[in-house]
Amino acid sequence: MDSNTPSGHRARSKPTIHRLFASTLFLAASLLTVSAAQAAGVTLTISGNIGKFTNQSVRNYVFSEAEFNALPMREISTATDWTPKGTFRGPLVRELLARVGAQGRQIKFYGEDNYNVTIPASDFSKYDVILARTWNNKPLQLNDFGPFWVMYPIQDMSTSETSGIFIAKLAWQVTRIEVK
Ligand SMILES: Nc1nc2c(c(=O)[nH]1)N[C@H]1C(S)=C(S)[C@@H](COP(=O)(O)O)O[C@H]1N2
Ligand SMILES: [Mo]
Repeated sequence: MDSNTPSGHRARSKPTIHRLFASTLFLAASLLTVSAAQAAGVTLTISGNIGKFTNQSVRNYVFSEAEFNALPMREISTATDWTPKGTFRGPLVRELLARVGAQGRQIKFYGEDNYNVTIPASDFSKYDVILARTWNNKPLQLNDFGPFWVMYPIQDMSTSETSGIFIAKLAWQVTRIEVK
């Protein structure tokens, strides 16, 4: 049987009806998986010393993408050490904390990359800090500082306020907050 092409490559067998059926099924399954993931959307989980819960059993509050996007939004237009001048949009952190009935004095932000930083709650009354979800109207992607990035109004702050360990507070890839 002539299984080699003149160039020496193996001749490609023709797809059988079974293979077409299998690949169609595979494609359909992948599309379903993708749309299920998109439907689930991006969530933000707040736990710890809070007074309102979406999951009573585990005592946390999970913001769905829809609920998060319905919060009153603020904008911060600033450059950062990592991004040129642009506009971040998201709810005020103090608003988020109020929605879940947060009581604690320390707020711990967890990044998906295992980073975490603890910020005194007083910062959020002193400064209009937002939990940014978009940059120049585009959702922050997980591989690009998203889904949530703690952003201070850097452009309104003095150099002494934004020097030293300050930038460690700008946690990116945040998906979880713990109130302590
Ligand atoms: N998710 C996440 N956010 C983060 C970090 C990080 O590693 N992961 N590093 C923090 C620290 S300690 C600083 S100083 C700044 C800058 O980090 P870089 O020096 O690694 O760019 O981002 C802050 N936000
Ligand atoms: Mo740092």
